[in-house]
Amino acid sequence: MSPSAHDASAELLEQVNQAIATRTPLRIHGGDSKAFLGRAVAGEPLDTRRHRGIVRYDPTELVVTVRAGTPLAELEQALAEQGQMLACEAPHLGAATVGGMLAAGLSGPRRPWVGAVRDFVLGTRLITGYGKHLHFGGEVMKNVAGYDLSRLLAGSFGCLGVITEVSLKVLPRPRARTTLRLAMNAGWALTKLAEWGQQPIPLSAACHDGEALYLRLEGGEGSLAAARQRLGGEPLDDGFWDDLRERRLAFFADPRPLWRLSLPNAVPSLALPGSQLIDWGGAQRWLKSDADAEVIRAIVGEVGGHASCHSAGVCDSPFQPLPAPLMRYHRQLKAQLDPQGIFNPGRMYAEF
Ligand SMILES: Cc1cc2nc3c(=O)[nH]c(=O)nc-3n(C[C@H](O)[C@@H](O)[C@H](O)COP(=O)(O)OP(=O)(O)OC[C@H]3O[C@@H](n4cnc5c(N)ncnc54)[C@H](O)[C@@H]3O)c2cc1C
Repeated sequence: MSPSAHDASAELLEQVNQAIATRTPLRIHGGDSKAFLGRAVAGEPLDTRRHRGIVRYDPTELVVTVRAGTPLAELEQALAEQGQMLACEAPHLGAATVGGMLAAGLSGPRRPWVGAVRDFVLGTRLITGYGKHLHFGGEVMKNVAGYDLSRLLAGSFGCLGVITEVSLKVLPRPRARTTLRLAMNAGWALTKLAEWGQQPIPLSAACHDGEALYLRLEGGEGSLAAARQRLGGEPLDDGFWDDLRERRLAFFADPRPLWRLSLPNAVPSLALPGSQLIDWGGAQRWLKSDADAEVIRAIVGEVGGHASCHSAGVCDSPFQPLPAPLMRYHRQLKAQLDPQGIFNPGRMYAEF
């Protein structure tokens, strides 16, 4: 256990109980690295970072249990020392915490091949709006009791309670890795990716920046050599994927607002105002555009996708507005876990 490990759950529980008693909204934050995402919250800050440290880690079981305020970098370092990793490759965007990683539910370039943050969550502990500190799910991969509530917290943006602890499934790091750059236009890249998706190519990331297709291959030396020979292209430093995940590529420096488009597989290039970068083999596209939210959402909606704005203060509903029946479910769930609406009110939608 790291020397800075500290269990602050009693203090966090007390802060929540006081907020319930006085009906004071709380603004939950870890590293605040995703503060740009969602609507602004007016509330008393609840800082999770004093509640930190790895609680249990048994590399042979491929499971780690960690307090929510632990820096994501600290967890990744501990896993790397054992040759393991968080396969969802969540972005840091600064000083991300493990709780914020789960609450934001953002996943990195490997997502289409291995799964999202939510797919690696085995269990959680949560302080609810009733002032209870509850445990959901477990620490073994076969455990299913309460599993769904833990998964539901992925992308909940702190609106359902304070996540205090997370148990995550981890994976061995790949034996070998290589990155290739293939010059081609976006339309051709999407066609090739759809074709390769049906074949045993050891892809673990695929992105197109407007000029070239970038591929990451991971696995054994033999299968990588065979795939390299077949795909061609020039080798590139693997750091490209960290720069993509952390939004450090030149594309992200464009001063126009950043939009994240989530699309069904195999949607061809979209005619949208602004410039685009394709990730997740086509399922996630980044858009830099001054266009109105309604214009972007209308075009993306036609192909069955949705759009969220990743720049602060650009529109009143940075997350895709929900159809009425879904909004009703969200409100009912919120009412079940946070009846007084003290956790991050309005962060996701104005209605709760
Ligand atoms: C290029 C790129 C692409 C990305 N794409 C994606 C993507 O497609 N999909 C995706 O899911 N992510 C994506 N991300 C980002 C990310 O995954 C979040 O990583 C992160 O982990 C938040 O950590 P934090 O503690 O700094 O968050 P903070 O900003 O502190 O918190 C984020 C939210 O979680 C709440 N919160 C924090 N801690 C708790 C807690 N203990 N209990 C309850 N609520 C809490 C906060 O109130 C806030 O609403 C992307 C990042 C980059 C750079």
